[in-house]
Amino acid sequence: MVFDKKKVVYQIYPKSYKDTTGNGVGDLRGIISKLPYLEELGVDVIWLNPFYPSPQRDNGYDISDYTAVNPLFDSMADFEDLVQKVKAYGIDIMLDMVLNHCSTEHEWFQKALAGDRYYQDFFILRDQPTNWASKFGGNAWAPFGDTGKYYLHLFDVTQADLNWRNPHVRKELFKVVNFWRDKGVTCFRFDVINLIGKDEVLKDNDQFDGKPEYTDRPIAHDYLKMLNQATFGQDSDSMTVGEMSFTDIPNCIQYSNPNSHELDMVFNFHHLKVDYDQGQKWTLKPFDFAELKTLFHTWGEEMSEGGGWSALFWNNHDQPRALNRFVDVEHFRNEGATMLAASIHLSRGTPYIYMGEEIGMLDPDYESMANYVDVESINAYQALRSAGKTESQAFAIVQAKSRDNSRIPMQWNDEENAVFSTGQPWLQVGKTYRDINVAKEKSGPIFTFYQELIALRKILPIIAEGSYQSAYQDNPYIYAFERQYGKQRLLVCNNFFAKTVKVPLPKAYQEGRVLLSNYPEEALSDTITLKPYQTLAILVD
Ligand code: TEU
Repeated sequence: MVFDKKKVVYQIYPKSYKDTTGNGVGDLRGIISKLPYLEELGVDVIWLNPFYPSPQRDNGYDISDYTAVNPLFDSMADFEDLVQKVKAYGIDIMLDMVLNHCSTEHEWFQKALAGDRYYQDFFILRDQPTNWASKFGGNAWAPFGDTGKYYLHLFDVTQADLNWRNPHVRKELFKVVNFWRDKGVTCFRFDVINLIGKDEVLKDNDQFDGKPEYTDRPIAHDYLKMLNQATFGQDSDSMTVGEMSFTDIPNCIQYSNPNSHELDMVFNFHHLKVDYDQGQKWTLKPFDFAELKTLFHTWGEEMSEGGGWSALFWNNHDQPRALNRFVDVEHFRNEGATMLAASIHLSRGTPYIYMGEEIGMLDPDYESMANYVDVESINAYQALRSAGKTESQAFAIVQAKSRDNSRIPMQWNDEENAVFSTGQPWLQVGKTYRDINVAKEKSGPIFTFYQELIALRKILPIIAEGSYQSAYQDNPYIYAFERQYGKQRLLVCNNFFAKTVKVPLPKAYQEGRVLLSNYPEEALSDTITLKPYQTLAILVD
């Protein structure tokens, strides 16, 4: 059965949502306590980042036990309670499955290290490493004990890539997914799932740090079909999303077209690299709007034509806040936040809201490297210093780009530590919490706009299901698109700049009605005038 396109997903980084024990780390009971808030927002699914046992070297993406709850985040009984409790709110739980790699503290790796041949074949071991780079900096291979061999780790040295070629590995991983299905979970997010297909013979590749050798290999599609069949494909109400690293449109169509029987939808990250200089993350550059538009238009149209489906998002736990990247937040935080929201919620795909986005949260702008916890940020700072950047240059880059930007505690009210925790938060709260917090924003323009967007998707099939065509392609300030569903048409114009822009309005739309805007409504005529960061959606029935 095809999943419900009216649904909106809300992402929770459990570590930073709500702490009920005072240990400074958010927990499952904290999430339970916020279900009424999520119901008020109107979301249908909550995606939880990993809360499984883990040394936390990569904040839980280094899993040492796939089928348990890390005591930091409460217990399995609390998880079972959460699964029960969400039902009353009409919410589903989406779990994060990190099946490309496991922690080197996982018993599989430990047994392999101890010499067990069966478990050695769970990993990618070679006598000769290739020249591939780790995504967290440095070499992607590390010595495997004192065997003289090397193991592959595309991420941190403590995240060993699993050998999906081995049928025993696949069987174990499918058992993991089924363990959580047995607990009543039907929605899954699969971490870097387009990297699971490694060739038998691994080759050097100087292009893009070796990425083409292990990204989107044809065999990854075969593995996804097997995963689907052995696990969630058996549930009529499942919903799945794959995180696709460094991917392309043809592969994403294949991953997400229902005829392929792989996944329901895909995340890609190309639109969040438009402020990378020469494609490099650890640089500073204003965003390239022309590139952003081209990416949205080509992905939007080609996914639409090919029957693929995208997960649409501006923020997640790996990204600095989009508001800080794309908007003049000092002057237009409300307008910018609502415009960004409309530009994806009215587009074709399933929208994802990252916690705090619905109240317009901002980057914390920490003042010292000592505030940063993330392994990628710390490695990057050292690499920038080694490459000759001064302390302040390197710090400015980390401040703008660190993943910790989005991982700061959720801002609930203006009391100490935003009442995220009564203890010392694991990551320092952002400076803005006295002004930007749920208590204050819940009746404000951003939160209420999100409520409206979520509600509109439920009543208008053109939003949930309509096709996508680009509009006003040549305008240098506006990102616009049209949706079509039967005889209905919807035009959505988004002004990405702090200036007023005028464009002609085609005749057909002059007779339409304004469905939504983040400014007071004006009558439609032959010209539309878009104010700074204005979004305007016009519906023709
Ligand atoms: O991220 C995959 C990924 O490619 C990241 O390296 C991303 O591009 C980077 O964080 C942006 O700077 C996933 C998870 O979302 C991330 O949190 C994990 O660290 C990573 O996989 C490894 O599991």
